[in-house]
Amino acid sequence: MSILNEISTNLQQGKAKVVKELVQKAIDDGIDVKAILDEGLLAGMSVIGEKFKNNEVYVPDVLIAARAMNAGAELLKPLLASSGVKAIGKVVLGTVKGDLHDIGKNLVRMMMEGKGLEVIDVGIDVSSEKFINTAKETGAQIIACSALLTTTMGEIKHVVEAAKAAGIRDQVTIMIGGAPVTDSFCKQVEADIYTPDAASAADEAARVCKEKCA
Ligand code: B1M
Repeated sequence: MSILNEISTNLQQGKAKVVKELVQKAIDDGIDVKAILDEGLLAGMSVIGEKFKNNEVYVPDVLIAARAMNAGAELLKPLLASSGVKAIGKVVLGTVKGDLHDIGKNLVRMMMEGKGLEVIDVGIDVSSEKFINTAKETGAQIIACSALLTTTMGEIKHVVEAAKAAGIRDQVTIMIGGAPVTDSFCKQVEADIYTPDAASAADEAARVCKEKCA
């Protein structure tokens, strides 16, 4: 098995220490850092994402795999920066105002990072102003809102309105999700994309960024 396959396989098994050692070995062997990222770490995370979507693995498996990915990615970060490898796009991600649930949001972040996106995680209880200001400051292509409560999902409408008021509605794609959120709610509040799970959110975000940055 090639070292890149080994990285992918061990990442899927959540073996952070082994992944870190293998990534270091791959770097020492002179393997291209982009290949280590794409064919090792991101390939492994993509398998986990698919399995999670199909209910073949569960939340703890994803969290453990993500920890392994982060362990390897930490070693690559400085090398990627110096070799000029750029993220495929930027996403401002947060849980809406009044809502403190962050487990789903964190999964979305991990899956998005696993697709090579830069995620600016603005946390929980995030006001529409904060979403918009952060998107403006960072030039993000996507604002991604998570809402877990029927009492807070209406906040998404405020984010859409605030994007219009700030004159950036045409520039940002607004993605939404969370247990009570549906596709028809997405249309009702004039957001752009609803996805039911973290892996689909990452797939859609990557697709949007590739289209926008093409
Ligand atoms: Co809360 N809570 N909670 N809670 N809590 C729920 C959501 C609830 C359904 C429980 C219930 O009554 N059965 C209920 C909501 C009812 C409703 O509104 N319909 C509820 C309630 C009522 C409350 C409080 C009001 C309770 C109280 O204080 N009386 C309170 C509210 C606090 C607040 O936010 N202001 C509260 C508090 C809490 C805790 C703090 C104790 C804790 C949160 C801890 C944390 O997140 N750090 C908590 C928890 C853990 C839950 C449950 C048990 C689990 C939520 C979770 O993390 N699920 C939940 C019941 C349940 O779901 N079984 C519940 C796992 C997570 C992976 O799923 O976040 O849905 P989820 O994410 C999914 C998808 O939704 C999607 O991807 C993930 C899967 O891949 N997704 C996106 C999420 N965001 C996305 C964004 C996207 C795309 C997909 O694009 C941008």
